[in-house]
Amino acid sequence: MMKRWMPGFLIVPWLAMMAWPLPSLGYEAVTVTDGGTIVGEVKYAGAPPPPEKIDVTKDANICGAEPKDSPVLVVGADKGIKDAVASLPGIQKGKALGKPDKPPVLDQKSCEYHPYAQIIPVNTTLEITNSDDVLHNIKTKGGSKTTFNIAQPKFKRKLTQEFKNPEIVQVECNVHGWMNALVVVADNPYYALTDANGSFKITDVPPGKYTVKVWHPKLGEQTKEVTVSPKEEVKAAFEMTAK
Ligand SMILES: [Cu+2]
Repeated sequence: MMKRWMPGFLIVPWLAMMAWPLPSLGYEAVTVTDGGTIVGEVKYAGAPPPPEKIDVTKDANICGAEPKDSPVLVVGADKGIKDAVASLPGIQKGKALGKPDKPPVLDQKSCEYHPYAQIIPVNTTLEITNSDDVLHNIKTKGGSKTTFNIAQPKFKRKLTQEFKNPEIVQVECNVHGWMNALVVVADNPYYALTDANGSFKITDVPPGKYTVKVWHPKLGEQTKEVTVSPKEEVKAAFEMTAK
């Protein structure tokens, strides 16, 4: 009797641990009153490649007959790289990870994902909408814990997908091989995407030393150490190039 009873007793705390919400592990929300700002820029080192053109090889009546500009590597006039992902890996505490006012949306329109890149808090449900009169099939690329592969016929205007793992999820369309998007699933609020000039800002950072990480799907990742002082700006400049 004793031997049978013991294993069940041991399972209970294990189940309790599994049910524990992930974001509370390793990140503590506190009031930040004297935070500083990390002002970053991500530039292309050397001569940037010409913008990648995508030939529309399917459903041209919906997708458009003209070649499209790929959103994956966009280098601006001053060599700024758009939609690189900046973060502070290992940050222990800071402002609370807010919830979006309304569900974030990933729309499929003219056989492109809009937005190409977005940041959502972990455990958020993303609305995946189909604005095209055509079949799309969104799926995750390899490398993420989150996996899905969902056909979305034109009559299925909206799907929902929850993201439970803090990670960068790359998605693509099985039907239109050129469709690519990034969903950055954040377990703290200190994430940013670079704008068209390659600039980003991470605000309300508690004073201290941090590693700033920048990641781009084609250019890899880089880190820089910074020291954030109360209510001051610190710069973090990155140069990335194709390997
Ligand atoms: Cu598609």
